[in-house]
Amino acid sequence: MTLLDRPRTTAPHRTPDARPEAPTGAATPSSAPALLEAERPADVVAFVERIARLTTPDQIHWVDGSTRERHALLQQLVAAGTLTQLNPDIRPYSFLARSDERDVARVEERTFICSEREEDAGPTNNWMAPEQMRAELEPLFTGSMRGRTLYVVPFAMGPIGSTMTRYGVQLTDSPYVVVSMGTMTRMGSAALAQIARGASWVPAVHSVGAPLESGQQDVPWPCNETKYIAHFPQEREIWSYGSAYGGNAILAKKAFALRIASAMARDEGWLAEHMLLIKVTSPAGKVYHMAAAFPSACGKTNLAMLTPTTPGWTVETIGDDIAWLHIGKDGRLRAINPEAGFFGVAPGTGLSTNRTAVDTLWGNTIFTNVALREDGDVWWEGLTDTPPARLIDWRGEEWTPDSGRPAAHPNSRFTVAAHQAPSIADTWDDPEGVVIDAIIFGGRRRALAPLVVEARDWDHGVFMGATISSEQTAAAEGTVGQLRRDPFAMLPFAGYNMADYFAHWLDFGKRLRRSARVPRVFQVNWFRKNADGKFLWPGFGENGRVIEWMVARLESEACVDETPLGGIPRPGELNVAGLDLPEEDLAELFHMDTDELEAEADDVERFFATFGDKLPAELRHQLSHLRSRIRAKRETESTTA
Ligand code: OXD
Ligand code: MN
Repeated sequence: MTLLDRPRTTAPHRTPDARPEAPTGAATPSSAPALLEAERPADVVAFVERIARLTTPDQIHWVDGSTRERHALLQQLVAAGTLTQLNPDIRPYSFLARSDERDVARVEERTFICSEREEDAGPTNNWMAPEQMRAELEPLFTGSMRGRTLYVVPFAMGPIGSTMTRYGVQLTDSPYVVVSMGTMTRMGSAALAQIARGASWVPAVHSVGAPLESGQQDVPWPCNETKYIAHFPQEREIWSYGSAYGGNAILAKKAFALRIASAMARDEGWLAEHMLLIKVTSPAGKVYHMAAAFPSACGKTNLAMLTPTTPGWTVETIGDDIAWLHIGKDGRLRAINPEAGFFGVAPGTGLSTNRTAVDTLWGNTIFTNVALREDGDVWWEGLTDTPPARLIDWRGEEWTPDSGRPAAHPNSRFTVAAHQAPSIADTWDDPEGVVIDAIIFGGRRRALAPLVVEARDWDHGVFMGATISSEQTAAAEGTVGQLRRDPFAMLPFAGYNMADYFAHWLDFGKRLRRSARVPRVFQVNWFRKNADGKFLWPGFGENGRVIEWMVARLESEACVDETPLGGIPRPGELNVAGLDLPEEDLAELFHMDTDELEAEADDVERFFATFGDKLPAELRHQLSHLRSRIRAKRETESTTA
């Protein structure tokens, strides 16, 4: 056994019936008095001791999650040059971090699923055998925290005490990660107290991989060229090395709440999804909840904070990135947002596009890789229509509008508490979750995918989710603009074989059908362009019109016209009143070219073939139904031609 192996006697993954205390009403505050040393759970203590022996930090700090502690960490980060405090008169208690230029996005190539069998990771994940990964990690982590502090970060994903909530303990040598975890999760003593009472917990180890020799001057953004983001889904364990970028280092988020949680969800019968959550209220005062999956940087935060332009409609935010869905005691599909903050993409978030997000960021925000204004505030592309005359760009260099390069990194981020959003729903942290009426899938497609289309039923909806494709953005390293299949927007986030994940969704639908009303499933595409490359749909607040049509469908007040891809709004039923949208643009938004449809079906077939025999038969049936609908369309076209 090596230091990386978890001793069997202290396995923190207890049986699921070891539940924390029942919730005490609404949201439980995340801060609580620090636990005395003697009250710390023995298995967490053993984990900390084992990792400290391996990584040899100078000190160990048990994070309590208090405001005083956060303040001290922020001051320390300013003194170290990692953070610059922004002008407190303009942006109170807010900070700017500039990362190392080589540490700006998720590193999918270096992200691994280490299941015993390669087929359990599947063709969409990088796989490495657990022993091999441990053998590669051990020398890297040996002494990796020398000269630094090891922070013990207990956290809860979900409201403390909810039966849907899961717990974790991240060990990290990055104070930037600690303050980020403090915003993104319920971090500190309250979570540790639940673990002490018997809640299961996931261990996560993170090191920036930059040990300091005695007397060595630190750099503002320590990291390492070598990077590993390793997940052990069977052991429910995470190891991350070499990066401090949020998506690689805030392990509660993508690593735990999606990759490890998806494996837990498969075993325990729920869904861990890359979905935003919204509460929609109609002019009649009726409330609906929707969960929506979009690939990274396709406007999830914008939809989560949507201000509908049509009178009487409101959209409130519950979550902007991750949703955990389960069948509640009442048999309804219920969801929680397991996070406590937003780690959003700054560029494109502007006064004219998402005023709510801009208002959310009034203060108490950590910005990473945006530009600095002369007055000590921040700026990024899209914040205002006209850029300031002079800026310091994300690399720390002088910038003017003529510089010919972006001032903010395209994947620059803000980290802010969810409750700071003026649009936050009062039920956002309800321990019971909210009842889901509709599920939305979306992607960024220049052509073919219509503005909105409704699935025929759950299984067709699973086919829609399984075939999401999108033009790649800057959230991960890779070629921007290239089309890639991103099933359920989970391509980089499923912690097990994607084909088994499809099967889990199909199976979940069967359980839903037995117990409750099955939510409707829709697919949207805000990004369709005309032949001149101009967006056909205004997007942003106008997307509320599409939500309005979905609600009309839920209420059986609108009809669909069947197409090969599903049901589209009957002419005249999508509310476009007052919109400057020429008839031909509206038609183009729903136009499906038969050749393009065929090419799409061929592409889906090639994609499905990558899963071999594991692909559920139902998805093959769905594809052949699609092909027959395309054939029928072609026949109608040839008889009417
Ligand atoms: C994110 C992502 O950061 O999806 O949310 O990459
Ligand atoms: Mn995301």
